[in-house]
Amino acid sequence: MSRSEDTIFAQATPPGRSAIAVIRISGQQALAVPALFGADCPQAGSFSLARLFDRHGKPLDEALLLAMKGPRSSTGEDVLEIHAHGSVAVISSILHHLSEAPGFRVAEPGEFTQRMFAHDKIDLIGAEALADLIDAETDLQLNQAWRHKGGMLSGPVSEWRDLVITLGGRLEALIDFADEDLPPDVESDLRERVTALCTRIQHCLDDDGMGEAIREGVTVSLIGPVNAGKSSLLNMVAGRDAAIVSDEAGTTRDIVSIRVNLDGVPITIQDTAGVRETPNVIEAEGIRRAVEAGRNADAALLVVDGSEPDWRMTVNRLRSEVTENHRVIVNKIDRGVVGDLDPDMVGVSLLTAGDHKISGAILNLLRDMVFPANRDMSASIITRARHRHALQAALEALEAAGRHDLHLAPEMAAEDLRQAVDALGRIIGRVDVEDLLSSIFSSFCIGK
Ligand SMILES: Nc1nc2c(ncn2[C@@H]2O[C@H](COP(=O)(O)OP(=O)(O)OP(=O)(O)O)[C@@H](O)[C@H]2O)c(=O)[nH]1
Ligand SMILES: [Mg+2]
Repeated sequence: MSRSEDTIFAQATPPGRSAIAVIRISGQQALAVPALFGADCPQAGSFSLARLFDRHGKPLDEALLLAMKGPRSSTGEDVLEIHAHGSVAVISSILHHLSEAPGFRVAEPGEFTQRMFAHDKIDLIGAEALADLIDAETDLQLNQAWRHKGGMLSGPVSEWRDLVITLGGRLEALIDFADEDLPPDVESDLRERVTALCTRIQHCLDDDGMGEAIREGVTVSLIGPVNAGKSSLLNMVAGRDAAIVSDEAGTTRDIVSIRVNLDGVPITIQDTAGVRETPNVIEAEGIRRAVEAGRNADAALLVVDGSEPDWRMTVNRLRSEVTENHRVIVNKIDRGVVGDLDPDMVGVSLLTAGDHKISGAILNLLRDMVFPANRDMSASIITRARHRHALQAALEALEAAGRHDLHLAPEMAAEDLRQAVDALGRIIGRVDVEDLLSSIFSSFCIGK
């Protein structure tokens, strides 16, 4: 029996003790499951309360059973849900019993969703949106996941793909008439439509990566010399003692991270080891990691002690080592600053100023660095690098198609359009050429 014919099961709720736990079962034998526990199966589309018994006939639980008959079910197959009491003993007994039944096996990660996709219940973007919905930590992530599920990207991409299929079909049909002249309006119409589509796709690509930032979150590193106050800053923003603060230089060794919700975007702030020359192997490794973090982060805050005479030299040295998207925080201004600050530097005293005021100023600074000015946070339709690469590939193929002379090389343009269809299809998980073929054939004259 092939793996896709197995009946799969898994606990849908988190492991451990809980009021209720849900076990989902999907596949050919799903509706035979109640019988395995000495219970009747409810009618498709309804719930029933059932007593479950173990294989020795001893009572196991009183549970709600929900039956769904495929294809009108969540996965498109027969589905049974057992809403049992969330007792570790009950759940492990049910799972064990199922695992011993022939033709049943534990579902692999994402396999229920994979079956939804296989049975056309969702497209690839729908599957991704479902994962985003479950992973959402902030309102903005949740909104984005729902907009995705509602077709925010798959809607336009399907529409564009259909359009390119139609255009490609017309062009391919005309290849057969190569010996005759291509009517001029066909050429200009094709060109105009391709150019208009390129503009729309380019507009979506020019989104400053906001959709990805909302989905994945953003990483900000605190980088600076020892004792500058990096850990003090982290604790202030976290509102708790997340990292150890001391007047001993070289206190922080490993990277300490906190998560904050900045206007709906999850931000990971990393405190790092203070940068200095050191003979200590462990500290040196910490510094290497700090610099690497500062280079790879989406943004960095360079924290220095303004009362140190060489703070500006330190800033200049560190600037070249971290991401270009960085700002300078000059700390310890209560001790007096050596020299003047540049207009874009922020002077603070983490020790003496009110926590609330500084946290607010730091978060404002991060807002500036992370969110491009006037960017509508819900305008981006791209949420993954995968979408971006495929849209970029589609755009390049369409631009290439537009560059061909349709009189001299219609085949080349048609091939580029095919590539664009493929790239757009990759986004929504449709890569077949059937659509292209049917469009081509439907545009043939009867009898040809
Ligand atoms: N006077 C003064 N002292 C401060 C200020 N901010 C932090 N400190 C003190 O400076 C010392 C070092 O602070 P940390 O936050 O541990 O510095 P760090 O940059 O994390 O240091 P390392 O982990 O060693 O790299 C501590 O004793 C803090 O209390 C400030 O604004 N003014
Ligand atoms: Mg520290």
